[in-house]
Amino acid sequence: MKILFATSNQHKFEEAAAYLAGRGIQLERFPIEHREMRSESLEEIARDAARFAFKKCKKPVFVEDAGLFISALNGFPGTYSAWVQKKLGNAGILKLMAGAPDRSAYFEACIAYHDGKRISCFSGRCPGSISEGARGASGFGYDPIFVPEGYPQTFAENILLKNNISHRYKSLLEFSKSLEP
Ligand code: ITT
Repeated sequence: MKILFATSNQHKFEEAAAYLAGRGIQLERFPIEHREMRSESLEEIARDAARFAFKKCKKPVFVEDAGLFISALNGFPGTYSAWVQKKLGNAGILKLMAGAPDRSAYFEACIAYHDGKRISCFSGRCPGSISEGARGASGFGYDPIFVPEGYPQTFAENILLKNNISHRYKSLLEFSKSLEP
């Protein structure tokens, strides 16, 4: 089985392709630059992006919207994670978090799959905390400052762990189950 993943982010594509290959699903990247709608809801953004992607490629296609939600910052950067990563980077987030006693945070991903008739959504969440400093060289985005709950290392220090417990893994698991005959 072959499916299109519409994304501008090569890292997201590679993580999804590696996971789905193990379940017999081949991914093809549909490179798309889409000005995201503004919303506090990952699902609303993902549904809108899936509609846009389907109009462009006219084949079954999925998109994924993801973000990092930090408790001490009232859920920021949340649905603005891509923009904040570009403007402030991890150093900027660590600065905002200086002295914060509550460092809890979670990653969330929402997949929206347009099968030609309807859009279905699959979410995954990974709880954890923000480290005191950036650590590790693997992964992308906020991986060097995110420590998943129950483990000592950041995602960027342990990418194998990331791929087995992440928000992306969990949303892909639900998505791939829905594709089973
Ligand atoms: P799309 O074209 O697929 O939308 P994007 O990079 O803009 O690509 P998002 O809107 O989902 O994707 O942006 C979420 C941002 O959150 C992303 O750019 C990263 O900075 C960060 N992010 C998402 N998933 C992440 C992960 O698994 N590890 C680290 N950072 C992540």
